[in-house]
Amino acid sequence: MLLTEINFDGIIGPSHNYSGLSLGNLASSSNKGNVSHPKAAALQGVEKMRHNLRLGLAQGVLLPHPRPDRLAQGVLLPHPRRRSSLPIETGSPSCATVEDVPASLRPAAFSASAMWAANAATVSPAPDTADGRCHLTAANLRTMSHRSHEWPATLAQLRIAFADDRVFAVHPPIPATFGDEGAANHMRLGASHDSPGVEVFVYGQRGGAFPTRQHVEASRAIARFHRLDPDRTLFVAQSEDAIAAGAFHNDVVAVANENVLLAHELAFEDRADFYTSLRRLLPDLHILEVPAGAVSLDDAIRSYLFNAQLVTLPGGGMGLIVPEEARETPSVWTWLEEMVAGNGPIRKLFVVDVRQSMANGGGPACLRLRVVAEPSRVDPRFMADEAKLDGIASVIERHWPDRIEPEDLLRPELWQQMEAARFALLARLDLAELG
Ligand code: SUG
Repeated sequence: MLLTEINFDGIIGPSHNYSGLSLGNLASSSNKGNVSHPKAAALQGVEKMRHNLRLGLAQGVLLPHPRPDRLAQGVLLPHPRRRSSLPIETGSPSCATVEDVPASLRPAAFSASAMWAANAATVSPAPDTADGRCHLTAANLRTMSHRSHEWPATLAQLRIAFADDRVFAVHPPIPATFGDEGAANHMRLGASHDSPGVEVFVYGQRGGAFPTRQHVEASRAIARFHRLDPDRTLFVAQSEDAIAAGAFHNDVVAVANENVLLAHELAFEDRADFYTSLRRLLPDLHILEVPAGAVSLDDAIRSYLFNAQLVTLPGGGMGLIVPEEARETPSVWTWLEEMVAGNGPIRKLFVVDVRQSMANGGGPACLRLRVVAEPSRVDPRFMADEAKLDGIASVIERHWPDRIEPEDLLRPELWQQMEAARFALLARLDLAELG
């Protein structure tokens, strides 16, 4: 078995906009009402994938969801006086009007937030599970209303991409009694991708003024569904300070790959206990902790230092793929340069431009879902190579809007452009069945 880590990036959808929908996500709040650039955003995403392919990494894609989500608009956000005219049964574009929903809730039906594929699902690679299959559970994302309607379209894609049930088990989300935000709050450490690892589920208990999105009950349920070994599964509380400072997901303050954990000093509620448990299970572990004295939580969150892709390079050693904002933040860049100059496991830094996504609180790691699998077992329509990325880029160039201002979301012609753009991409990738 040739198990490889494949990064599935969410292609940034044509409705990408800044509506300030995510309380606790400082970038989303501070950019509320700004003009967005969906075409530039999506092309930045494609360039990141191209960059990673050229490093020799395996790359896949996940597709934008139908937006506006006319069905969700009807089901989630009905206007009391218009209930009878809502498109609940059909989802038919012709019978939905944006006036059916209160203006304050309308943007939820347009969000392109499915681009942040790290929130699509939690993934447990085959070597960790009792039945030797790779398990994936779609995230319910129930805490934020604009994300709570992502899971059906996510699940539909996971069921196609990972349909080979000899090697994959795809689970629907756990019931929305408890919040689950997928791989953004999950880390896997181990000697290698293809040997049994330790799975770490990070949850929130308190977040100061901000919501905690990942509930421990949800994490425990997923660990059971994935048939993980309880002796190699850890549940770790995220620190209240980190959430209150804007780390709405753990992947804003920590990242792991194989035997390396890179984390901010203030990421976890009880880090000493966590590190002791991890070291006991993984004697070869490297913990690279960034002291608050070197990089403040504020700088870490502004720069998304930890929302990096930490990858094993085919030629040996690890590389850290960081956003431009990390290079522009002096404390962060100084720490990173000193770190790679040392003799540690991370040998190289790569900088990518994902500014359009960053302005909504999504860095390089948010944009990808890691799945350890044999690439040949994945539906090839979800795998990427340079030629496929060229094709995706040409659809984006041709169909994605150049800019969206807040009031543009009221224009039916823009909705039609968004829908036509997505259909053009589905046709190009031979995935019209996702319609
Ligand atoms: O859920 N932003 C996303 C960003 C998700 C980042 N993902 C990870 N950290 N893995 C969120 O807060 C902003 C949308 C808006 O405001 O319109 C948004 O949903």
